[in-house]
Amino acid sequence: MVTAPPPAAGDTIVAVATAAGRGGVGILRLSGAMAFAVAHALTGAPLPAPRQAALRTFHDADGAALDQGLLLCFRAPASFTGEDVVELQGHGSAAALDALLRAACVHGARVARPGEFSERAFVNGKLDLAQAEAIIDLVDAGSARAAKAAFQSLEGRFSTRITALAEALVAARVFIEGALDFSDQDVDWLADADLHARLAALDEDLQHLSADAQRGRALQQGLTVVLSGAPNVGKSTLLNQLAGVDAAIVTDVPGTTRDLLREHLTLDGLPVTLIDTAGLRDTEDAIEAEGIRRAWAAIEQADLVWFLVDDRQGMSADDAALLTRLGPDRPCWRLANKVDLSGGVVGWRPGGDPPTLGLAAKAGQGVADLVAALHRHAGLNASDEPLFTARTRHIDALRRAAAHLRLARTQLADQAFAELAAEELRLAHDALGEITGRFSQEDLLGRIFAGFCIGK
Ligand SMILES: Nc1nc2c(ncn2[C@@H]2O[C@H](COP(=O)(O)OP(=O)(O)OP(=O)(O)O)[C@@H](O)[C@H]2O)c(=O)[nH]1
Ligand SMILES: [Mg+2]
Repeated sequence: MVTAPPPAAGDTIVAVATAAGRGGVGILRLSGAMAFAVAHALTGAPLPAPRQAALRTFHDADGAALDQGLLLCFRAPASFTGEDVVELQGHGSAAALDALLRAACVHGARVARPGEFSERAFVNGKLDLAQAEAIIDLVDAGSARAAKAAFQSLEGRFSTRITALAEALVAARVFIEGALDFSDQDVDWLADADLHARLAALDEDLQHLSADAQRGRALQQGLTVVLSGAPNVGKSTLLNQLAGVDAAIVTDVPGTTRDLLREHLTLDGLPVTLIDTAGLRDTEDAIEAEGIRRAWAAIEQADLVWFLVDDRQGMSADDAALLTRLGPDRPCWRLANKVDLSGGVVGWRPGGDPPTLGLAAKAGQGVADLVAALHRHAGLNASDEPLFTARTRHIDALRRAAAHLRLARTQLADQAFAELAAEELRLAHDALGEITGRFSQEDLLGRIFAGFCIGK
């Protein structure tokens, strides 16, 4: 048994770590210099040895018995936050947990901000930033696959690759700076083929990591797919088919859908936000025109557009004009719908540009091909082992690192620019450092941790 230490100065935080509402178990978590003292005050009994559970009665601010449960203590630095941490595991009563929280505050703790436990773990070097973000990805995971990928990130799989690349960049920079120091000697170190090969290999590694990170982001954040096309081609029918419910109104009247309708789906483990839109056509109707304006706005934000046509008519001149308006950079598939009426085949049609799939949305024919293709589009093949999860800010940092590395390689071709090349390598290294949090500004940290839940 450890006796509670006298209250120490310092900021001790407390939060209910379990989800709001009723539950079998509810956990109150404390972290900070006074965590043990507050736990002692809440239980009125000696604390158990660190990492050993003990049954205790929990008291409210007036000292009245409130609940009973397990008490667990973790002594700094061997804890999640690196500080003294206590967990009180009582019953999952929102009222009892709230009273316990208030009692903890009376005894000297303060209510934690969202993500503050993880932020402290980061500040105390228990996790890097990418690992801390993986915690929230794990909490938010919409599928077992996304959860496994987030766990890989939490275990440091992404961070290890970032760190290895960052170290290689430093080594290359040190080599170049060293070569510049000895540039009066006969040997031209900067022309060393090995250096150029090393930088080329680093560039390639960075590309692979970027591709993996993009897959990780798709798994975690999912894809936004917009259903588009002329009126009455079956957009809402396809949305309902994929959602498995009658979310959108379907009629045979062209112009049925006006507003955007968003459905958040998990299609074989892939999170997808599917947006149904108003059929695109010229119209005098002010409401429909506003719907069409919104449809185009949604298309501009889409990761992928599914452009539906009625297979009986094939591509009309209007369809062709709409596809042109989509632009060449927006990934788009043509879905030739109602093959049950046209007599067309279900499945991918060879040589289509854009890629073309025959389907009958109403009966669900071809929908499995569509979902499988979506997985391929996101780079997620069913047989792949789980990757790590990644976020847009990581991909952005990787892109900047790659741009600096490429500039460094170009500049290195001319010895006069070698110093600039070294500087570009430093910038590439710093961009990678933003991912793990080695070079992050306060405001970025604030924004990242604010996205966490309270008690995490
Ligand atoms: N036979 C057949 N009918 C279909 C199929 N898909 C949709 N339809 C019918 O086509 C009509 C229009 O379907 P919707 O899903 O409302 O079409 P939409 O593209 O959303 O139309 P708007 O909202 O007006 O732009 C309805 O009567 C559907 O039942 C299909 O695969 N086969
Ligand atoms: Mg519709």
